[in-house]
Amino acid sequence: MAAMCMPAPSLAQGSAPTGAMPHPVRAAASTARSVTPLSDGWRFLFGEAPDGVTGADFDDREWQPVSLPHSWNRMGNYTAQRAESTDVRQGTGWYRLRLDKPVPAKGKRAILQFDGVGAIADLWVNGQHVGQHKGAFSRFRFDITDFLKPGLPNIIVVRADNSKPEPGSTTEHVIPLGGDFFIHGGLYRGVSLIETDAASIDLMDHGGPGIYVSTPSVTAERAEVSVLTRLRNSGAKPRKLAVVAHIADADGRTVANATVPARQLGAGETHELTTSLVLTNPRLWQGRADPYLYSVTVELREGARVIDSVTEPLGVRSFAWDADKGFILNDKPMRLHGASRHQDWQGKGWALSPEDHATDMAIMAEMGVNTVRHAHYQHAQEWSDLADQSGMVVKAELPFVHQSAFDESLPAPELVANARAQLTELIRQNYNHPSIMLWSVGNEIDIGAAIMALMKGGKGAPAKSRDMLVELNALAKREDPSRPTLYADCCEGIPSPLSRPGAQVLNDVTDVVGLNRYFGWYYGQPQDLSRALDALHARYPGRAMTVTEYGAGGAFTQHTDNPLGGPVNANGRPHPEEFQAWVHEENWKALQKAPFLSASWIWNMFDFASTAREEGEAYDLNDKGLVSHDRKTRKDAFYFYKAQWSDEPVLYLTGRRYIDRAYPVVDVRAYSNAPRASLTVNGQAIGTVDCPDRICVWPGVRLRAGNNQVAASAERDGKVLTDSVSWTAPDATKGLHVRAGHLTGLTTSAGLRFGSDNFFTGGQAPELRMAGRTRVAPSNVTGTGDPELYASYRQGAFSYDLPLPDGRWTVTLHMFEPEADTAKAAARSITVLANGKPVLTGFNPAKAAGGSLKAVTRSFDLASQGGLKLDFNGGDSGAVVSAISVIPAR
Ligand code: GCB
Repeated sequence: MAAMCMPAPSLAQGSAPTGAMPHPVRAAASTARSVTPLSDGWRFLFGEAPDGVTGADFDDREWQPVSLPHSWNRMGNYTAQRAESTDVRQGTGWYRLRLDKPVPAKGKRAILQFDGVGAIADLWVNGQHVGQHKGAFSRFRFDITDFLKPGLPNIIVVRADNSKPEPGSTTEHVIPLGGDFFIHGGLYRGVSLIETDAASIDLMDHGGPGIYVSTPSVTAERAEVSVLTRLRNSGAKPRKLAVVAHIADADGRTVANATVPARQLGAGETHELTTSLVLTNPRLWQGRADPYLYSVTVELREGARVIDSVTEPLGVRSFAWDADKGFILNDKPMRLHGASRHQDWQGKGWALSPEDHATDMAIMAEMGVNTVRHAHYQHAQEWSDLADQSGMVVKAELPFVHQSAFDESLPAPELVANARAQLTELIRQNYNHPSIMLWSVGNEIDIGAAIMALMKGGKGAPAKSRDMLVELNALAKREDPSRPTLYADCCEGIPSPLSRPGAQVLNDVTDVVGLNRYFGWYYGQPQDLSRALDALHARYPGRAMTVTEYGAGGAFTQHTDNPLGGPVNANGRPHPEEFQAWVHEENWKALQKAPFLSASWIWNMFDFASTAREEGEAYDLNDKGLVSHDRKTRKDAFYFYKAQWSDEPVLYLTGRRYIDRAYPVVDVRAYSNAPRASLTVNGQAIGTVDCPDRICVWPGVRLRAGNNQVAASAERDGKVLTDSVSWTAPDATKGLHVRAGHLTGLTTSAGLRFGSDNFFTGGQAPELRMAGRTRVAPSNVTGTGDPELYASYRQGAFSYDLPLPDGRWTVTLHMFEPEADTAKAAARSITVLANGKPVLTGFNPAKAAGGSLKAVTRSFDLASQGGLKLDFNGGDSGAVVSAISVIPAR
């Protein structure tokens, strides 16, 4: 650390002999600190403060008994509407605890540690206000020694406040002011009581551990380890203290140590000192290949007694984020590929157990990620410990998201101060995690203002948060010069009004450029991503580049037969699972074409709670996760990446949740890291195909009416892999029904089941008409009992190749005129050929139906042989069809 907020060191530097030696802790008697988790016995009430609530005599027996971790919020479910279990209350929650532990002995201190409280915490002990902390994600501590009384019990009262940030609210100046996630209220990470000697390794250093370990130089032969220790003497007497630092290997053997001889630490003083140690032939922290961890222990000694000690992890590694070569770990290039993680779980909110964290890490490791983005805030210490132990490279993040003010004004000084405080906490508390290799200081700042400005006809985001970001960036670099900074940008160069000239651009502020890019979802085509990356790489030479977000919504209850069949409603429905997988397949291909890229992070590993969303088939959830909010369902896209990244053999048939199929002919697909795979349907061999890009496709596989067993097999590294699914198919001899221009199917009032758009080439599927924020509107088309069937259409010059058995069929085309303009409507002239022969010529839907937006059908009988091909043409205005229905001719 370069600049310190503490007085200059008054203790001398230590020197470090190396080699295995006895553990120094064993040599000395220890009266080191004790840590008692305060998990049980809390009483909870949500709402306004009852009279006398903070007082020791207040009667809380009627309150709800709770254990920590605890949050009153719960949300997100897959029922497409608010569930009874949902709780999105924002406001104040009160917690009371009787502390029956005696106050510490004379000369000792009692410190309460909170691991995370959403979002503002106030603490009272025995009726006296001790202090306040603002920020929902960082650890904080209060020294409560002087508030305790000798008689029992001592009463602890905490108010947690997650009021909605808005002008005049308590959270008005607490970041984040906005964001696509919900700030859960409560003591959601746990509380503990720490008792220490009055002279200790500093516990009051922005929630940090008090020792800060860095590796200024690392080679295979030698690593320099620097340990900064902060000391505090809260007592009334000066103390004569020595510091011993040692490094232990993973088996607990001491491999280096250093002693700083005893010096005086005056009453009420804080000091800091740096100890240097050397490791010869260190075993390096090598990411997932070998996440080897040493530990560093610093002991504070008074004479022969150890009066305090702190142990922190040490991963010996060097890293660089290079503009052209990408990310480099221990002098070797390593392409980082991973996902963001939000911390909420269905049914638990943010109140997670250590097992929940372990489950999340195991799921990410199973998919084969080697990097994790902590979206969009400081994550729990146990999570970051898991990242260290699993070898993940982590981008840690300040929750400065989306908004710097509620209007066009500059960020308020109080907000800047809060962001600075949260950034200092983030860095000090997480400094020792070897997994963390980037500090992210902002995400899409003022995108909200940009959208507002556009809605008001303005140009883009006003350039108003640059100074704040510059200041935060400088602070991060002062706190930790060893790690680069990053800002995640939403907009520069995207095909959207958000990137209009005049919009705020912040990509030149931090060391590393982070790009949140949603090609194929919010805009453009997924494959356009590579061109966009090339352009920005050229615009920012010398700056390492990462894709901090990409992705698509995926409802595992919605399915499509063809992801090209129609547009999605990005902020609403539909979001078929197969469409999400397709966006990922294409985005991943595009990302691989950018050799300069250091890292990419999928948005998001898990579906996450956001009251701003009703998506796919979900309520209060952003469904871009590859795994469901309850962690029970791994979506198709999960296995796409597992096949790309995991060393485990993978063979996975996609579309397995699309059981009740709309069509009797299916393009069967599998993700596999085997070179080729074979397929059988109902025991009959279909064929063996190669799996380029780890995708195996068997086109046009015919299913029988009713149940089908579809089984794939492959071989990798001498291991036989199998996977199978059960699908139900309709009877091919009864015909088929295609809903044109739509990603999902529909059953009409007459009970005819139309599948999603399929079997087409050419044409376009126009954007769906939207009512309000989220839903596809019923069509405005009249003259039909099924207006939804006319809410989408295919337009232009296009063909349908319908895989019908040979026979005679009645084909019905559902059409309408979408143009309200009468001249344009009159100009339309549609021709349809069936197997090369005209069945409709010069057809004008408006004329036939008596106006625009009126349903019209045309039917004809014909014979199919080797399928049925329909060619649609409509000159300059194009042909239009909403649905095609084929039934056996009478
Ligand atoms: C973003 C934001 C993230 C959102 C995501 C989305 O760019 O950074 O917070 O959740 O897009 O899903 O739209």
